[in-house]
Amino acid sequence: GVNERTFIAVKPDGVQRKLVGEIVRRFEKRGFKLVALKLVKASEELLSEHYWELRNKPFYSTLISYMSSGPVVAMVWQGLDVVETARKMLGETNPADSLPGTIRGDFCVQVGKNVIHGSDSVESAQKEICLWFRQSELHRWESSSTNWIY
Ligand code: YYY
Ligand code: MG
Repeated sequence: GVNERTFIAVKPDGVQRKLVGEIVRRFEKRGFKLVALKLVKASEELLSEHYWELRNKPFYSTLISYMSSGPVVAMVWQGLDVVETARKMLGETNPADSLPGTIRGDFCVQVGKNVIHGSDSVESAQKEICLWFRQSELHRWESSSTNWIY
């Protein structure tokens, strides 16, 4: 439904490379509503929960040090089927497989520096939003363009 939410994060390389504005712009222009946004230096504890399912992968420790190497921009976006649509906007996990027009397909080349995170299901979105944000940081507001989008 239109109240679906997803967790999106511009990773440390995306912040360093000044991609925050471009990425926010794409979600705004698509028609999604911004519900939360903050710049965070993620702790290894937070990241180990966030990437719990990948804990036994060979790239895990590299992933955690990369993700904690600088601030990330954590966001929550809301709208119709936003989880699936955001994944399409991101492109594939490996930028080499990502089509031009996607965020990864336009702005990066290597899987270990793929500039952005997006939840992979409604269930993981709910978990990730709870992990990264307090309830009071999630804003309820009426967007004046809603009736032109839906
Ligand atoms: O959800 P997504 O970020 O597209 O991929 P995941 O399979 O959840 O992996 C998380 C993260 O790990 C990925 O964005 C880059 C990194 N990674 C890697 O460095 N090398 C791989 N072979 C696979 C994933
Ligand atoms: Mg994932």
